[in-house]
Amino acid sequence: MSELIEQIAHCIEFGKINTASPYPPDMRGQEGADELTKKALEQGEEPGKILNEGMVAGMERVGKKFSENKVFVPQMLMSAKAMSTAMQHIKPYFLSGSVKRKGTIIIGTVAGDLHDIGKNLVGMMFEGAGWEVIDLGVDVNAEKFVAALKEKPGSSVGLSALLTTTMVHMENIVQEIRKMDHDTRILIGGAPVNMEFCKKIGADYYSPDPQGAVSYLNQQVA
Ligand code: B12
Repeated sequence: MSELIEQIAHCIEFGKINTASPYPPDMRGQEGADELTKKALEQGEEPGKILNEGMVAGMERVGKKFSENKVFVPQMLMSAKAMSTAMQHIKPYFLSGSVKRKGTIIIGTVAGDLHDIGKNLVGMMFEGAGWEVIDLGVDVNAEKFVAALKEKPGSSVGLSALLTTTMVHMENIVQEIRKMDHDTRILIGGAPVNMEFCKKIGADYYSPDPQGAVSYLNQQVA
């Protein structure tokens, strides 16, 4: 892995946003995820590689430390901020020109859950693959998904959950959507869910990553 990509992973892991950010104190004055990501792109590093081997890898490291009680929520927040700042540079590379839209996908992080980095990546990948994306944000309940579907009938839906305590809300959301339109394609994702859970709650497809979800929906409309 290039040194620059490792530095990006390090900045995300330790929550170093940019040069101006005083956090973490031992990296004061150094470049952060913001500048390093820009630099990596300028040097011709592949955006997908920067994203997966740098940014997502850094996020995984901080998550592991959190589960081992080595860091706490404020550090995770700084990492998340560093990641979303760096993502602004990556985003344009995933957004294609203005090809005809393949369809619409309504996405959101389910009720009670505030994790949006993965969901935002899913949105970005769909947009890049030529889909219109309606992003309902975080903490989205069944009523909001149903209301959005009423406004845009025929859309597919993508649900994200990162907590074992919130993944359970997916079932209710799926049921409410099915009551309104039985044929809506519903995709789920997020660290605690899997294909077995997907089948159990009556959703259509689970993918561990955005790419899998994009290929699935592309095939459905092909
Ligand atoms: C960053 C983070 C936070 C940030 C979130 C900031 C933000 N804006 O998102 C903050 C600090 C706010 C936070 C808070 C909390 N967090 Co947190 N957080 C994380 C952390 C470190 C990273 C998550 C992340 O962004 N990963 C990077 C992205 C790219 O990956 P991803 O989300 O999994 O998404 C990918 C796939 O899953 C998939 N995907 C995701 N959604 C979807 C949807 C569809 C349709 C598809 C197809 C695919 C898909 O595609 C993405 C790209 O590959 C994880 C640990 C981890 N390693 O996951 C803990 C983690 C999720 N958090 C955890 C916990 C416990 C909490 C808190 C309860 C802590 C607390 N005590 O307050 C709160 C809950 C707040 C709430 N109500 O939501 C636990 C959850 C444990 C569990 N099993 O329930 C984890 C696993 C940490 C741990 N190891 O214990 N957290």
